[in-house]
Amino acid sequence: MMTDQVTLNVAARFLSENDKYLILTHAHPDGDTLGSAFALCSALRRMGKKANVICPDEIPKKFSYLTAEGNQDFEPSTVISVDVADPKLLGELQEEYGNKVQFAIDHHGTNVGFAKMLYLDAKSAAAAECVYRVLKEMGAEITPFIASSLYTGIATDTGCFKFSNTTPDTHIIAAELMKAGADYDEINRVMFEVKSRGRLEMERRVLDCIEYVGDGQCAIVTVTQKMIKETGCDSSDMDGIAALPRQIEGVKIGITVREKVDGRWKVSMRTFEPYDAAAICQKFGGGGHIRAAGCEFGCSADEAKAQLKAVVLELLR
Ligand SMILES: [Mn+2]
Repeated sequence: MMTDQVTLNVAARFLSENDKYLILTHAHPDGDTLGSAFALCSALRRMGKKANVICPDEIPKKFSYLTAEGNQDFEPSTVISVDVADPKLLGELQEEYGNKVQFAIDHHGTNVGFAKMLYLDAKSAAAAECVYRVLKEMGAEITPFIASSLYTGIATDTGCFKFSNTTPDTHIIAAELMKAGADYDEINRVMFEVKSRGRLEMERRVLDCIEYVGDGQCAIVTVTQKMIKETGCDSSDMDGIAALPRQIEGVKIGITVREKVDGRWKVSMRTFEPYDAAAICQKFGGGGHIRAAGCEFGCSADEAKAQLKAVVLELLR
């Protein structure tokens, strides 16, 4: 399906003219897809529309405040997605909705164009920034709930305004959300300070298994299902584990190889200049952003790591 990339104005008009929205998030939901979805849902309801959010996986406990407004009972007729770059990322929802998305709001330059209509701003650090612009264009009131939801998306996708995707506009929008009543201190505490005991134990084990490649310019860690089971970590406990390798001095390419429940290996890569994580992951059929990308392997972890190491060594040379 060819996608029609639209302006803010057209995006706002589409949302004003339609009704009975089903808002899809991506699988393994993060703060951005959830914050964007629940903010948009709340704003549409305040315009007198019917709207629900549907998430392919269970929503991690720490995001439960985003679900405070509950579900409405209606038959959806307009399917939209937020922060979803590829229908594959819809997980369990792909089969039913993958080719039915009428409108997508996204900030991934790698968006494959699966929706009929797309509002995309690849310079935005978070999809929540795009949703904020659409809501302003619609003249929607930014309530404290909407502000907190959007702030959650922006804070989490920027690692609390620390990642290089953070722009002056990111801060301007965050400031507007603070003015509108976002509960920023509590959100940042829950997202960035609080760790479960399982998470701390996971960090200890991950640090135990670091492998260095190319004179320490690349660090690789491996997370197995056994480690996840033994530490009792859930998916939100695992958030940011992929950022651990690049905290090491001298590391330019940080790689986390994680076993999925189906036995496949999911690779998360974080890089510093001049290395392009998306370009590396594309060699293995994956993709993402220039500083953060991913791919998957169906072989053994050792084989996957051997292939990754070969490509990384070539680049570091
Ligand atoms: Mn995002």
